[in-house]
Amino acid sequence: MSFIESIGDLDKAAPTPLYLQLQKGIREAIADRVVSADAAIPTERDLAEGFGVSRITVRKAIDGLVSEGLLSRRRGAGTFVVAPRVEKSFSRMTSFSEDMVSRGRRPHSVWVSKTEGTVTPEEALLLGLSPGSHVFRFHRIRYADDQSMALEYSTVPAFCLPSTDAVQTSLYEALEQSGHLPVRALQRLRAINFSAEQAEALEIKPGDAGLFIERRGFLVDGRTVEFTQSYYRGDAYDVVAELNNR
Ligand code: 16G
Repeated sequence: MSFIESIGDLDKAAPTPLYLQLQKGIREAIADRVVSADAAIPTERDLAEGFGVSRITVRKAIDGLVSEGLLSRRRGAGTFVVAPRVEKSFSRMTSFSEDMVSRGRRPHSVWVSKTEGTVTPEEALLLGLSPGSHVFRFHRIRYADDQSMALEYSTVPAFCLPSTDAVQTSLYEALEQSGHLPVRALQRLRAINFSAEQAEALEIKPGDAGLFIERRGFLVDGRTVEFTQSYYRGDAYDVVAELNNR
């Protein structure tokens, strides 16, 4: 069903002004996920035609939703549904896929590369491997619905997975299936500005703010199973942690 069909007809005889009826309809369509976070809604002209109302009425409805923070106008591109920021716990060891699913978002990735090779001296140190050990490397652009969220580079010792192809949508799912899901991790976070190349991959502006998070994940026996560098979009995340004073 199209966005306009899902809202249905406005009641022109009702005392409620048409722009308010339209706002209600758009709000409900967003809540029902007829249009996903960060996707464009139809143009003002299409909305005006679709509902048989003036462009002024449509603009008034949209202006209200823009001030509420539900929609945003992007010059030359249209009007988009503002994606809610993801609250990312800094004290729970979840995967990107879990974080998205638990918020009703659809995780998926665009693979930049999946390779295997011998550890570099730096990786050997980070993963606690001897020189010559085999590793798998995964480089992905990560999405929630249609919104780009992060760039991720993971290196995993080859003993943890049957092959690079074992990882389809979720690295942690593949590690769990092979009995090598990390049970503990060390994490480091710092603020960054995205380079031109990174910004292009994420379809954002060069210099936009981001969070750089490095995670080393360990098995029960202390072996390192993952070294991941994640570059999260700063406008997509709130990092939260629960603290106790003892
Ligand atoms: C998260 C982890 C990352 C892990 C990835 C697995 C942080 C800061 N990083 O992005 O270390 O490799 O999830 O996600 O949380 P996946 O199972 O969806 O591939």
